[in-house]
Amino acid sequence: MRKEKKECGVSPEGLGRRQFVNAAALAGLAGLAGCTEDKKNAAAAPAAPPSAPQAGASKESQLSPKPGQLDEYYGLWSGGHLGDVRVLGMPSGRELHRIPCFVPDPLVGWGITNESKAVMGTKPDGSLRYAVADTHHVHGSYKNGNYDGRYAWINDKINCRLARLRLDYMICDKITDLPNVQGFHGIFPDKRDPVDEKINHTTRVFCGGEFSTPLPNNHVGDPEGKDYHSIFTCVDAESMEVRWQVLIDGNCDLVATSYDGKLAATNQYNTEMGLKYEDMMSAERDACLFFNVARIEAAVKDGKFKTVGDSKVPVVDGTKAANADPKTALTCYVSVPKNPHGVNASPDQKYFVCSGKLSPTCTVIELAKVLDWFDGKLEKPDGAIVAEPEVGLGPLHTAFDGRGNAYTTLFLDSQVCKWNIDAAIKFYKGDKNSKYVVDRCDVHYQPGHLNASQSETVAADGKWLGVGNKFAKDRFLPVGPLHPENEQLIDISGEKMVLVADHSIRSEPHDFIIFKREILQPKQVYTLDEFPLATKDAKDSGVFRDAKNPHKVTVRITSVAPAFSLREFTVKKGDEVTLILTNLDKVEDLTHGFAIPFHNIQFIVNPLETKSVTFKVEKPGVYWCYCTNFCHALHLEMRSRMIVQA
Ligand code: K7E
Ligand code: CUA
Ligand code: CA
Repeated sequence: MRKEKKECGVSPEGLGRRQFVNAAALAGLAGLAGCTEDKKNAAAAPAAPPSAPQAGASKESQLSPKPGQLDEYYGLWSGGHLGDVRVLGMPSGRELHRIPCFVPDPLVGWGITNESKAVMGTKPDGSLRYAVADTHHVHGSYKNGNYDGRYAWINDKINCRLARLRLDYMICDKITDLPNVQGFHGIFPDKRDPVDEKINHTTRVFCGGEFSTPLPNNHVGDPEGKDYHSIFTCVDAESMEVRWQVLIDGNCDLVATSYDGKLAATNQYNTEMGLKYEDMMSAERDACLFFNVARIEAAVKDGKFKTVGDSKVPVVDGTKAANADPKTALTCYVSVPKNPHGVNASPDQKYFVCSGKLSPTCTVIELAKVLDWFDGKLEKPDGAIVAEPEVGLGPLHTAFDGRGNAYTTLFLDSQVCKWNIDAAIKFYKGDKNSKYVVDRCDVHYQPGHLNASQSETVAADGKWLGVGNKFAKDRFLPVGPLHPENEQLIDISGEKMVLVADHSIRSEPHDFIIFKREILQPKQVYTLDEFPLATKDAKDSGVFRDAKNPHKVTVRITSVAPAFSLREFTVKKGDEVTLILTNLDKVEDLTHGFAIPFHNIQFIVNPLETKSVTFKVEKPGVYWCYCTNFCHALHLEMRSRMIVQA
């Protein structure tokens, strides 16, 4: 084990790192340098599995993998109030990573570095616009009806922002503000283009506005809210620009899309347009609202839109009155009982399922029939309803196993109900002997979202079902008044559901997706060329004072374990310093940190990554900048001295 290993990384003195450590009589600690045989090709290799896939392994060992074993699935979990996305290995439930988006993250320096601030958005004084977020729904990009591992998106309900995640590096690369929206709740990417046959991947992301306001929202409007409206939004998946919006009757809640790309759907719980909750539940039925994507885009092209306030985004009219003629309608309102929550598209590509919430039913709507209505071949939109099975109290969200079964969370019953879609359709047609409820499983407690492995893709594999429970009560050691939430895992490979695990989790994930690990090929190392600011050679390090702006200073610095290229640098009181750090270590997992005491600076740089920070130095003195990420046996010695002259 001690014999020849390939060197990776060279110390500033020109010694191989292993020799350097040996020379320092620290051979026993050499492993800390992160320099091991299987990492030598890190730059070129995708995430190569060091142990065999779990496919043939027993259920037990998949749930509790042996040391060194990998999971079969990735999970992307919404981080809720923390405004991030969590990456889990599934089915073990091990948390592997958190991807910061809307809210600062002191580990990676999100909200501290200039690059992350540019994504998050700042006020003119350079401070962040928002310190809070509320993420609910995370969904991946599609190709041919399955995830393609390029992107994922997540919403911020509070500040109406949509974030995109690049899944190759597992970072957030863009955040878009939705104009004219409040309470941005549901999102779903389209699964292909509705018109162009060649475009078989995601190009749009649909976003549901839940709250209604005056439009533009710059005056108090009618005291009874008579002129309040909600807006449905389409964002371009590549540019992340807002493409168009639709003014609607009622509100939006969750969002789903059809596999043919033709329809987007949102469930509506407030068709009453009530301002108080009592008013919002006064009607017996609300709706599932369908958007005809191709027609909306044609209307935008033909200039049949308005704009609202300062926003330049085209807004088409999707209200009922303006869309009574099916042949030209942009929208179709199908009635659903009562305050429905959750709309999900089945993996057989045929149905949308809306959960009743205040009705003990799910409503199954057939996609082909909604399209028939748009073609003038179906008289009433409600003719698209093909089943309304009774599943239990408080149905919220539905997942699928790819074998014709649906799984619906029952918030009030604290259960998951497994029911068969075809049997429910038979029952609805009149066969009262058709038993559609297959099984019920108690969960703990009050479940919200659930999702099955690959559920909303053509590759739904019906193996695992995650359930996000809003209440944990007695399932974990008590930790004071704030309880964790309980993410439970159910084995759905058989006829009966089997509850197999509890996982505590911090509030409040809401939604998540689970997909096969082969779909992702995350890169382990950056390349220098990705960063215009990179210092490619340690020799180019230094302190550079702006000729025109004598109080502006750029400090270029590089890192190679266990040293920063500048062991010290000098600036002057009153300077605005932009410090650019490039990590020249190219070894997988060799991350350094950079902290400056009393200057609110702390961030990390991954292999071959460059980041920059800008800050003011006001107080003369000596400040030890140090590496915050354990990288080497001499990690504590990895420092640089910032000298601030009077
Ligand atoms: Cu049901 Cu915001 Cu998805 Cu939560 S919503 S549960
Ligand atoms: Cu570099 Cu610790
Ligand atoms: Ca209602």
